[in-house]
Amino acid sequence: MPPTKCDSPRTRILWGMSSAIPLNVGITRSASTGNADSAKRVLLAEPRGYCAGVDRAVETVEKTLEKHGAPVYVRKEIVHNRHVVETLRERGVIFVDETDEVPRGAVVVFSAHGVSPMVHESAAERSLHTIDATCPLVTKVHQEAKRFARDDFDILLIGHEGHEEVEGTAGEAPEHVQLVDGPESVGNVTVRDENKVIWLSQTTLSVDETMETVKKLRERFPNLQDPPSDDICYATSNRQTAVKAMAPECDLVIVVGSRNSSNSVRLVEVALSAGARASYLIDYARELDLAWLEGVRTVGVTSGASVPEILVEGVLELLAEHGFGEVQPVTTANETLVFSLPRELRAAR
Ligand code: 2E6
Ligand code: F3S
Repeated sequence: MPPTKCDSPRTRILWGMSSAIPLNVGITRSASTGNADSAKRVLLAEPRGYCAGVDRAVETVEKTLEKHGAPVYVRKEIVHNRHVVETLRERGVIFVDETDEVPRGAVVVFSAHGVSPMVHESAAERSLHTIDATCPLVTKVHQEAKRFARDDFDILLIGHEGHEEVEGTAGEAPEHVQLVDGPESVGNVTVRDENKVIWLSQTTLSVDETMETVKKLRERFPNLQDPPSDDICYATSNRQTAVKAMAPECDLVIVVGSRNSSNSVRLVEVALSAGARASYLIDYARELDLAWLEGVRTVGVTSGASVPEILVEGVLELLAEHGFGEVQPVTTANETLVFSLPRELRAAR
């Protein structure tokens, strides 16, 4: 049975009226008039941008800075966004690749993508004060990996090779986990007992491509078990649903996000496969090539789960300067999830 994604009444698509400007975008937009630009419009995906796990991770670093003072060390990028990382660096965060770069006894925050038990061990060996900003939805996948490894299953972890989240999850049970990096990798999988196989996944994959991978795995292993609950998280799934709803109408879809952000890159792919004529990933408005706008009437705009809204506002402002002042929200879900901060920082929130 394929996992259900966002199967709530909230998935009803609400096409915004041109006058229904979303409250979270503070720019002036031209009213629809009879001028030459009246045919030009922006469709703005909702939901987009920060998810609950990113919000928590960024706030974790901010509160750690407040509580312990600079410098605060963060292992890997706290979230995969250039602007977030550069802003925190300016405020006194030192980003490192591994815990052995952190001075003994110092404070280190683990990123939202999670870490393997080996990373916890090496931090303990150096007497580091660790604060774990792993998204609770990533931790949930770690728990699943541990549980099925304990029951001696072969775990087929669908995900992108080299991604930090996959390294952390696989590290929970390296003897039991095999990485399946997309449908083309299914042929390489070998298992010990075809009746004891389960698939799990990275949280930020393409929902459709993952279903294709699972279908191929099941053709090889008919008794393949599904995860106890969806591993692709609500935020990934919701952002893809919103893009799918607007893409067929779009000559161009701009996705704001960084190149190493898996969920952001997936939004470009989803836009193209859902019918957008072109789609580009940019970190900042200044990267938008005006040639992309030639002959374009409808531009879709969205952003990855690690992207601050200010960067989307910059893109909307630039588009407005080039005749795309009319913005219509395309809403496919309302998100209300909030995660509490790591225990040691809770009082500070
Ligand atoms: C942690 C886990 C999942 O590259 P990816 O999409 O995984 O990461 P970010 O930082 O762009 O997005 C948020 C996130 C954090 N997703
Ligand atoms: Fe967590 Fe999903 Fe965001 S796993 S960090 S809620 S993209």
